[in-house]
Amino acid sequence: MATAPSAFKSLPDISPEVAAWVAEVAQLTQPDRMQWFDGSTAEVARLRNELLARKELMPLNPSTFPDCYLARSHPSDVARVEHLTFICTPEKEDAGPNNHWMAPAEGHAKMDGLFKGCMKGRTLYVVPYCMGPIDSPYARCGVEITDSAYVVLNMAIMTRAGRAALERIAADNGKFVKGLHSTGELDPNRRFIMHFPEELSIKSFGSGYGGNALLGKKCHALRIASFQARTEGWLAEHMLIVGLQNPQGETHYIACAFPSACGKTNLAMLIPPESMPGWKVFTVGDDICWMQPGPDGRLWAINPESGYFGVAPGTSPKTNKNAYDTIRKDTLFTNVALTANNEPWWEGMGKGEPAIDWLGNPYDPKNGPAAHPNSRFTVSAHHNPAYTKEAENPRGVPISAIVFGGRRRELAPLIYQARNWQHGVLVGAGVASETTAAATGAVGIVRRDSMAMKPFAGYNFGDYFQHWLNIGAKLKNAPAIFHVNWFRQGADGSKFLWPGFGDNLRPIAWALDRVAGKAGAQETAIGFLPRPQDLNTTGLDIAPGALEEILSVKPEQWKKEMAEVRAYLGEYGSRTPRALYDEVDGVEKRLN
Ligand code: OXD
Ligand code: MN
Repeated sequence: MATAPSAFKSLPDISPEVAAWVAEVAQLTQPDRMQWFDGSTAEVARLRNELLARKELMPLNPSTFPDCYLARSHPSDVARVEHLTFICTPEKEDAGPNNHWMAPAEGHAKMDGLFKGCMKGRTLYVVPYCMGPIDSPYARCGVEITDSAYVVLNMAIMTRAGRAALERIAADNGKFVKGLHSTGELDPNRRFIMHFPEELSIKSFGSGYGGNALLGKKCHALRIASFQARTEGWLAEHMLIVGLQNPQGETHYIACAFPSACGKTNLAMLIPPESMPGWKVFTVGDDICWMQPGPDGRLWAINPESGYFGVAPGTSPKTNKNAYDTIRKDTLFTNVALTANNEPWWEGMGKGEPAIDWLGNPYDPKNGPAAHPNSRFTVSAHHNPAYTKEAENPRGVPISAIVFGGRRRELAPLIYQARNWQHGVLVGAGVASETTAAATGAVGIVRRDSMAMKPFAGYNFGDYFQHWLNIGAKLKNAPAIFHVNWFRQGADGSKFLWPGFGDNLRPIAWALDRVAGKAGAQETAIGFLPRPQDLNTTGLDIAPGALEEILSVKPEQWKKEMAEVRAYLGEYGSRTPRALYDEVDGVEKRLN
């Protein structure tokens, strides 16, 4: 029997599986009202007006920042909470030492206790969403149930949310990731983010902050998706995707994994330096990348998101002009400061002065930064001047190179190339970085962050490394793998040796030339490094000797590093693939 076109169906009638789950959640949470989000601009405007009326959103200066709004979170709810984030698999070993673990029954009992009756007096919003272009075979869908209209507005920017996603769920035979969220009382003692990967479900309580509450992002597109990707033979990674067109008109796409707040958004939106004419840069994604081996033996990537949830501090016309221009209209700001003119302001903006701090108090430098260091902007990818329609390509884009990186004062050179895929997996596994404000906890401590996935891999890292090796074995044309470090400092630790930002195109251009077999290199114990003459340095402003310094390998430092990497791999016990120890042995042999 033919079914009626779903455009004529009301939202709750499109997928019986979604409707049944919504009814079950409503029974548990006891909301006063229910609202299904259809994705229309009228619905977005209605939700925004509700928040404005409740003073939970403030309009910004309409002539300089049209359709821009400010939200302030609870002062104790400003970042991801890794210590309260759990992976609930039946076996603890399957979550691995890289995750906090709880048995699924215990996790559900704990969360259901918190959710019981928590929406009394509130509205339950149902947000069907699709991660990836709606018509892409690589996209996956979810439904977030939340009692936060702010979350709905963010999800509407960050994902393809609404009717079309629900229709795709129905077409996918009712398969979707179930994400249940409530801000609860925003009490840090009653705050948990739990993942049940085998059930494709997430329960998040007690936080309204992006990474904890926009469940399509870190929870679904990384933790649940990485688990799903392992069973289905693909990769869900914490990577930006950027297209680079060289002066000959050839475009190559690269995927880059850097830990949080290490400049992924800046690289994704890079503006070539004037001294590199003819280069063009296109942003496909700035945070998450799903990659599948294609029939041609290459890796093909989509960005599952449709917007940016970027760190505001440090964004200026000098550091990231594209981001700065992107967020001049139609943008939701969270926890930034305000100027006397009611414009958003943050440290590193390079102009203007704060009048009101992120808490809403008159600015006083004695109270610390005016904008919270993890204050954010949420904005549609379509507003980015470097946006490319390839971000909507259902087939994705082919990846020529994978680039890992971290924030390291010393040790890691500006760029080096792994010897092959297997060595590249070791390079990724060994990624380490100084911590930043994106997560609660001490800032500036070096920690291992394999593939920049430490907070996001939904299963044991030992198995995850093996999965990477398995994917490589399937690829006839595997991307080359590199490692970069923009953050090397001089001996006195006072300043960065590499200018960064637009000049990062220089080592990336070398990487693309390596892929094309056109660039020279020196072979070292850790891989292939450019010699100073292999990089395009026309117009580069750098201190004498700095380039040689950041293109050098210090054997004593690297011996210590490899010993640490070996010990780190040991943390995953018998799950760590033997092949990675072989690679450590190889580097150590070459260092001696
Ligand atoms: C992010 C993060 O918000 O990685 O993207 O913390
Ligand atoms: Mn991120």
